[in-house]
Amino acid sequence: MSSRNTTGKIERGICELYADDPERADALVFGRRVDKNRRGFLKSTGLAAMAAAVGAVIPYQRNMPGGLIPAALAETTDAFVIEGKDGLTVLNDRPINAETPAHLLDDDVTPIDRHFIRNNGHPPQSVDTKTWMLEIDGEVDTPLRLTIDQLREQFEVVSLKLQLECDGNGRSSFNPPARGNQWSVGAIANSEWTGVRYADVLRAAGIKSTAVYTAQYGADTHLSGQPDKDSISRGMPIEKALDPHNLIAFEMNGKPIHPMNGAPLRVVAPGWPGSCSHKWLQRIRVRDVVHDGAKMTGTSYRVPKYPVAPGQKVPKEDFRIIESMPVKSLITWPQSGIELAAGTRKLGVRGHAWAGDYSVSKLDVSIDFGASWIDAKLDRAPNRYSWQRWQADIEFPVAGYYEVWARATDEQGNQQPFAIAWNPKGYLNNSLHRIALRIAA
Ligand SMILES: Nc1nc2c(c(=O)[nH]1)N[C@H]1C(S)=C(S)[C@@H](COP(=O)(O)O)O[C@H]1N2
Ligand SMILES: [Mo]
Repeated sequence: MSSRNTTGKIERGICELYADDPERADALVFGRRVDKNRRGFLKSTGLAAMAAAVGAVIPYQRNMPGGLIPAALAETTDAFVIEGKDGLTVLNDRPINAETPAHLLDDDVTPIDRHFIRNNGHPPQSVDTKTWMLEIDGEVDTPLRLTIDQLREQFEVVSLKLQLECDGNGRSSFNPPARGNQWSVGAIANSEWTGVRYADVLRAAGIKSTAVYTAQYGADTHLSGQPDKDSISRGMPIEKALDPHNLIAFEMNGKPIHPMNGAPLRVVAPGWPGSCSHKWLQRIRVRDVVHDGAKMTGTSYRVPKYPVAPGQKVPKEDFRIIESMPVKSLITWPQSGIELAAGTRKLGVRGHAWAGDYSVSKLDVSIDFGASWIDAKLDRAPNRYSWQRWQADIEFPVAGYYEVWARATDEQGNQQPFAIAWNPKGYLNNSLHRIALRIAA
């Protein structure tokens, strides 16, 4: 696997090149600077290099987004190892986006090395925990400037297990496809976060009666490199901001936060789109209007106000901001594709379920493509906003190919659908999780 430079000389492996200098790699491999969203019009040398890298022609290569590592490479190479992460599938390395295969999410508390990464920009290169400042301003009586030590000293420190899911999780199953990171099911995690309550800090600053929405800002930089542009700046309605389960966190599983997950300080706003959980947090500005920062408007993290047909065009004014995430579940054991020994008739299966602002009240499992369902044992959450463990014992009548399907129902009666409720940007896919298994004859 190698890329050719303009003189036709074999230079270096594509993976190595991407790891060292993705910009240059794209320019070299594709013969030009690549548009952020579309590679388009590749030079034939670039095409040949990419085809050689994946071992076959790529009929639809013109649709491949810039900076996208072909899945074939992401799966077969260890050139994209992210320090402190283990077993994640890298979807993109500019910016870094990586998800966790379902069977590696089996723990009740997601280990740091298994927590997915979703970056919109370039993370800060180096951070100093001692001098890091958090500013609270806007519609408050007393603007505050606090170090992390001051946060620890002045506010109650709490630890909570909290689900954090990217709104785009499940996008890869959209048809027609939606642009953006092609997450399968692994942009979800449930780590234990330690920090102070977001609400306590806002209250300490004194929330004015004019307060409507929060606006969050962090230290990552825009992909364009322009210093005046935010990679992302989102927030929450003041009512959600005051929920005592939102944390301004400085520890993850009792350790410093992983650099890619927002060290040294981040928001964790569980149950709502992951994009509300601002990483590398430097400032919360309380606003008297709905925040209109980067990726708050247009079609970003927004869905049509009404159901739409797959592929339907929707006018921008008909989109609403995503709030609570929908009910969902994951089968974390066994791993999809497993082959069980001949004669196997019983198997324990398990996973997690979660439902945004709500709790999960029921989990059903099917092994006959949904014709019949059995009730799984469902645990209560250790704290509100943690995902819930489920477990079921299933029996197979004969040898052969089976699919295990899991379907969660929340306390309001909302149930995971079989099919995707399509929307233009590929958000909120909560269709039921299916795994495949074979019992040898
Ligand atoms: N500063 C900053 N915060 C951010 C993002 C980002 O790109 N920059 N991505 C958001 C999105 S879209 C998600 S889903 C979560 C992902 O958190 P994680 O990378 O720790 O898994 O972080 C959110 N916070
Ligand atoms: Mo996200």
